[in-house]
Amino acid sequence: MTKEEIFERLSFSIVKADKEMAQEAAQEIIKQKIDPIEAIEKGLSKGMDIIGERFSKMEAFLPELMMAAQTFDTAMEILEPEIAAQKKEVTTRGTIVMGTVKGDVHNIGKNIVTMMLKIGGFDVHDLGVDVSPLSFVEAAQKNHADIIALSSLMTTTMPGQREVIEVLKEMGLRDQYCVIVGGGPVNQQWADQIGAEGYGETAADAVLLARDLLAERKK
Ligand code: B12
Repeated sequence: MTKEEIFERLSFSIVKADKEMAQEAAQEIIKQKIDPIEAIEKGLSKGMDIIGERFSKMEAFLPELMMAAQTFDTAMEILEPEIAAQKKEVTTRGTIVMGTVKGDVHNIGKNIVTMMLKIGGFDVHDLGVDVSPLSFVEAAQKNHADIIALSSLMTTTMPGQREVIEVLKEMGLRDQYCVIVGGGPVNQQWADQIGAEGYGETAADAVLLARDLLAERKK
């Protein structure tokens, strides 16, 4: 099987919620020494986009989304150790508090971003999903974080990202933390609008963004 064929199979396994196919394709990625991150982006996430699109057209329903998410996790169980093995950084580049905002339980993207940031040398405190603005701020204080990273997958929960920034301002803490945002409906324009320090489209972007922001801060 060529690389493209395996990516296609990974994508198809998500759409069909076929765990066995997902596992086999993920194992093929490892066997052929293909970049597992590329496999997530061009295979698994592509499948998620397809099922999401069908859901919005009412051609797929909630149980199918849930099964697709479980299939995604099954493949990640095989790919994640391989990605973790690539970790080269030993020193900590900085501390990040990460979570999905209030009212939002989507965690697949957040988990990938968390994993990539850890591999990129950051100390990441993952607060989980449905996290209130105050919980983000309290966790940032408790862990002496440099960055607060906010994931939101729905237009209806995006305001939760702005709320974190507002709470920081109200508590007189805005200068202490960089805030970065991401997730499906989020873009640079939104980040600018709410006054976040950065936006990243992918998990790889999140790592570059965090590195740049902290390098800038140390100057
Ligand atoms: C899987 C899924 C679910 C699963 C989630 C399972 C889980 N464990 O996460 C379940 C079934 C639970 C679910 C539930 C719902 N969902 Co849903 N879901 C999806 C789906 C199909 C895929 C999301 C996903 O995992 N993508 C794959 C990952 C890898 O991509 P990602 O999350 O975007 O993350 C990447 C980047 O965005 C970025 N990133 C993410 N976070 C961050 C953070 C930072 C700081 C940075 C820098 C980058 C970054 O990096 C990641 C990796 O590269 C999307 C459609 C879509 N295409 O997004 C709909 C979607 C998000 N869901 C939607 C809806 C409506 C719902 C429900 C309301 C449905 C319902 N009627 O109940 C509920 C809401 C529950 C809630 N309160 O949160 C809508 C949202 C529409 C909107 N308003 O904007 C979407 C867009 C589907 C659609 N087209 O209509 N869902």
